Amino acid sequence: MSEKSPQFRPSIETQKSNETTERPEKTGQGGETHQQSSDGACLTTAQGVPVSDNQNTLKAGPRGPALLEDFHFREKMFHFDHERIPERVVHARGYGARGYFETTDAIPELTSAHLLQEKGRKVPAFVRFSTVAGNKGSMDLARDARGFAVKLYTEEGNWDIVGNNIPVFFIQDAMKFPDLVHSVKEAPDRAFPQAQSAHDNFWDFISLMPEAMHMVMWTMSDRGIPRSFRFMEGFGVHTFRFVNAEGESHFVKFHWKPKQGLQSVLWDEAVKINGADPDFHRRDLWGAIQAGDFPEWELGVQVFDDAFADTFDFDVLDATKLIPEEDVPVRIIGRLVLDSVVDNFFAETEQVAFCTQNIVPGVDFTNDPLLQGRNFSYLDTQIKRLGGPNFTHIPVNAPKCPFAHFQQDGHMAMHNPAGRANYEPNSWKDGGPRADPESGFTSFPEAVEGEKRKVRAELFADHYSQARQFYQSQTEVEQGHIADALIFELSKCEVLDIRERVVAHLPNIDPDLAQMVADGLGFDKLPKAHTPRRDMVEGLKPSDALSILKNGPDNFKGRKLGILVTDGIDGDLLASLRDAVKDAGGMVEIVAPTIGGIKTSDGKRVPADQKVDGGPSVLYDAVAVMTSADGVEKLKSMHPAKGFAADAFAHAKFIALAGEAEKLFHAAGVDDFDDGVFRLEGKDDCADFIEACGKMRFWQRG
Ligand code: HDE
Repeated sequence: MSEKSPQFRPSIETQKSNETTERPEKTGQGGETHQQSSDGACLTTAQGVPVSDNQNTLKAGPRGPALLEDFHFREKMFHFDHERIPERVVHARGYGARGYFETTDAIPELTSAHLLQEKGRKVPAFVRFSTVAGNKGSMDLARDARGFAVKLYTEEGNWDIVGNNIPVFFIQDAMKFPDLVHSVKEAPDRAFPQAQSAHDNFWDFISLMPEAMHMVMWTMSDRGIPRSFRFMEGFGVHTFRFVNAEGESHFVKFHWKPKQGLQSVLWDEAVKINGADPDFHRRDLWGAIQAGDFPEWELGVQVFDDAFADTFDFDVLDATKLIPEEDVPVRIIGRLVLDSVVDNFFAETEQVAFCTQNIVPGVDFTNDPLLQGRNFSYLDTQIKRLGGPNFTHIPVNAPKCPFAHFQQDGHMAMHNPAGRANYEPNSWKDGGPRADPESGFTSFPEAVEGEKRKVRAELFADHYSQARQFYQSQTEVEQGHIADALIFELSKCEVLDIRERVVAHLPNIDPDLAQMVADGLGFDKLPKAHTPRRDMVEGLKPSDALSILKNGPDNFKGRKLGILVTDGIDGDLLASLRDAVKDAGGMVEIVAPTIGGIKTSDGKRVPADQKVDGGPSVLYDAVAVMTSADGVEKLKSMHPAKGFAADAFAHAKFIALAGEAEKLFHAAGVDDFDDGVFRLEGKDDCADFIEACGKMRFWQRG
């Protein structure tokens, strides 16, 4: 046949999408086994039958009823009707990316994990970042902890480190997790508020759970509103075990340290970003990876033994406590690089199933009661969420090393073991796999003994000492933010009693903090402090590692400058500013009165990335405003332009002015410029400005 028969012509949709869709380069780590052909192909049903018309249902005459026999329509609609799966009960909103982990310092003396035996061993990784409380469609800049879940596809199976960006947790025993989550999520009767802790139910629960006060200090700090997933730390939280080839065990805590430095936003920015770009964090990660600016973290371990655990002021099995880096230094042993976005969000990010029980030989659990509870919960929840026990057949969850077992059948079984033997022991020649006591996973043979009782260990009862240590480790600016956050959140509580009960915890943490919050809430006097259940540990030293500002970046790499421009500006100066940002490894967005952009004084057109009301200054790490005399008059008449200037100044950003830009700031009520505001005349000014921007904020502005 020389010609294709008519029904094999591509449909209109296929042709169009082929013209416009850019497909990212595949690295083959995702859903390769289920890839459908799409380039120039004929549209088919899921059964592979070619489709002739994708616009109309089969009808009895042009105005007649639809016919049941239209299998194409029925299949299309049936599949659409079943597109949703249950969202995660917590951490529903998340964003994933692929990459790799590489061992940079081998530690065979500590663990027999194959991956960590030799420097340079490298395995694929998948990471999913998330907020905790909000639903799948909620906004990115909620005040919340962030999930930092890492799946390492090792040669000995999948190793999941399902962590957060905060090293401690609200509760000590898994028994309280459903209560905690119920309290923070929307109230069951009214179904609001969404994705926030600023409401009565949450603070009511917290006020009655003093063990939460340490993590509350963290979530009320700027850790609760990170600038980007790229600029936050990750923590395994619990104490785990490393076990070496000799069977010796050490305790270990896991840390992910961003090479990019730590950075957060201000609460006023968070509120505005949520309106301007609810996808701020996912867009940031997608954009950075697509631009080749791959985010990277170091894997650090704090390793300690029983002797340390026995003398430490707190119980190392208590997930509301951390071990200061000054007490047990963090040893860097590897690097995690995210270098590839997913091919398909649902296939990978939505279907990825992390389980704390996914560990490899050489790693083991401890008796942390939160961790023990998690080991049950994660497997259980995946069965509900992904519809059955075969979720490990989904490519993102499948091991990338050889695997062999006798599990079979169940919903959506993609591959059952071949051959006759599906049990063991058996006497068949090809009888399938056998357990190997040498290489197989062996639990650390910890001796255990005790009475069966619903109890908690004595040392767990100190709830304030480390909360105080955290607060005292912050800079003054950061302490102010914690007070402001508490005042904001408690002001959203309608019940006075709840506000008072929370504030009554604060004198145990810091009397000044308690007074600031009480004043901010308009209390006449400070409520009487709750009596600590256990004597507090005095004299804990502040730890610099706990502050964001003490661990910020010192350059503009990976950051974004927003340049508000008008017609008639100096094109050479704009080019110099762009060059300075590029040299520093940063990015630029042009914001203009119209999306069509502007014309410089020499008549060159500069396209815009954002129209001014779609590109408020909260989206940028620093801003520049470049205007002509006519241009500034136009900007002065635009409320969003004045907001751009006023917010940038109020949020302590570094600001550069060129042309007549001062006038816009005056119109926005900013009259006194400080050393965080730069005047751009030439190339050198641009370089000086971007160098200063490396500090991210001019905090002296207050
Ligand atoms: Fe989770 N948690 N969690 N959690 N968690 C889930 O598992 C749970 C806890 C964390 O991107 C769920 O697959 C219990 C601490 C992350 O897919 C669920 C307890 C830490 C993610 C669950 C905790 C975390 C989850 C919901 C207390 C930091 C998202 C969907 C005993 C160390 C993973 C799912 C992803 C998700 C249970 C406490 C981190 C229900 C019972 C502590 C990053 O299984």
